[in-house]
Amino acid sequence: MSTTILHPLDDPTANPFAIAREAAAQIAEKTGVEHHDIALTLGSGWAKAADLIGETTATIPATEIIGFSKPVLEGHVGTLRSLLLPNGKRALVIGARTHYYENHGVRRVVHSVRTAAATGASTMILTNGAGGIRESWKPGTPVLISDHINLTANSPLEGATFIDLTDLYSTRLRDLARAVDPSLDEGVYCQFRGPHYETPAEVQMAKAIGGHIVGMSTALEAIAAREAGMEILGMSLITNLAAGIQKTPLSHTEVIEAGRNAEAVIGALLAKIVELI
Ligand code: 8IG
Repeated sequence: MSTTILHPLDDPTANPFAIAREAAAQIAEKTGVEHHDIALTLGSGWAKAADLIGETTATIPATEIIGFSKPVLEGHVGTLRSLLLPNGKRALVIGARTHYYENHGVRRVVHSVRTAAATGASTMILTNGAGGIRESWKPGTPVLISDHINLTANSPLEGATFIDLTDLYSTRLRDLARAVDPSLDEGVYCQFRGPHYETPAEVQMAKAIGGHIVGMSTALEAIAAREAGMEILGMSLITNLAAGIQKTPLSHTEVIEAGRNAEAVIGALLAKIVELI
């Protein structure tokens, strides 16, 4: 007889919100911080921002918190950090993203966002590395997400949960970001399932339906954040032009390198934005 240890979120009878509350209680205990004000998910290229936003008062391996999964990718840091901001606010930095393409189901994808909400955070900052459809966006360009097109054919919402997604990516927070850097462009983020990059034809489809950015995260997380009542800021670091827009094939190594080169600049930008929230 063998026993399989089920991931708590894979148990269909489990309540994902109860698990998120339990995770938040563990974070409060391990960080000594009862309430976080802001949460940030730092995607590829954005990790440096944490050090510039505030003083790290606690770092926890994400796997010590219920519901979090091991990161599959090198370069994706599997930690949760609690920051004390200069203005006295507390920020929770999530360096452990579960991607939809990992095939662990949407509950696991949005667990970090639900946990962030359960820690008390009312602002959710979602960042990612992504492909750009606009040719003027050179690798290393940060772009505000103005809206999204969810091409996963899935939703983190269960049952007949009808949630309004008008102004999903807060106009107020986008204005605030532009107050820091008026040159920031914005665009519509298309979430593909991945993990393969798009074909050039798929990129043309994304363009035709109104997309400007292609990626493999964020849209599902934003929906869950809205369900939880959070105000959302989404930002993409364009690390490559989307397939067929750039003439050369896409390479994960180049993507990582573009992220690394832009890290200091976008980190400082994000820190200044957070200061204003
Ligand atoms: I970094 O070109 C990064 N992530 N779907 N397409 C998709 N995701 C990405 C891309 C890209 N670049």
